[in-house]
Amino acid sequence: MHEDTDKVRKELERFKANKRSGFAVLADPDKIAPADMVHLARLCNNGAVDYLFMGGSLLMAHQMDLCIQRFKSESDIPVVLFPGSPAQVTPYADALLYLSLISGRNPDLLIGQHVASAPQVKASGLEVISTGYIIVDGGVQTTVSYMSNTTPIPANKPEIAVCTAWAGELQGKHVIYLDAGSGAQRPISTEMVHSVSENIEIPLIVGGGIRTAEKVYENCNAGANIVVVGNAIEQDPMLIKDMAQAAHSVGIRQKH
Ligand code: 1GP
Repeated sequence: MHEDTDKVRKELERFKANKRSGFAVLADPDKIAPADMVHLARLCNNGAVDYLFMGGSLLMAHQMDLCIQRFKSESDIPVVLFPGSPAQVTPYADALLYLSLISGRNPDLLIGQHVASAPQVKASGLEVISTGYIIVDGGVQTTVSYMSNTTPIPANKPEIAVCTAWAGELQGKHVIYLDAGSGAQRPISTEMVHSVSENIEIPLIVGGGIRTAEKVYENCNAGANIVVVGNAIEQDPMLIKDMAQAAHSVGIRQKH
């Protein structure tokens, strides 16, 4: 049973209130083996990473639980599920991004799968973070847009992203996640990140196609409270420290 039922959410809210940013490493259980998790945990500890996000759009390898256990044997960094499907909900994690794909018009991903998986989520004892999940065009069709059968928001339409984020906030979501999709050619523009961040009171998570510490910094400076990086770190885990440092170095934001 998880004792502190809103620990991660409160921490995300503090990032927002203090105009600060954190860094999350995304591990895809289809691409990482349990044996790699101890090394990853050490790198995350060393870089003072804020969260390990776990999840993927497929899940062919059913080793999620073991991956999380191995990570936790070496690190106290909270593990937050970022599930591609309800099959990825496991009580071994600390919290669950309870995603509703609000940029799409696929009822199954707005409410259908939530109804079907509600008993499992309730029984998991996980901290549930209600998340307005917004997919933005990243210049290439990503797994998430293909698998979700939804059209991403055009990259040059920040006003649509703002209205979508507002709708999520009005519905009572705890956080907004703006995602260009894993392996996006173009990450979300800092203009869009800034517009959304400026217009919502809830924390903003940003990810998709971010490959350098500079890009992490730019996103945080534009108003992202958490930046998530997966692919680039899979290719070069040594990026973790610089990227986390870049996120943590952003203080009071300047006006754009
Ligand atoms: C994908 O936001 C995440 O959903 C991270 O994307 O793997 O491209 O870093 P990358």
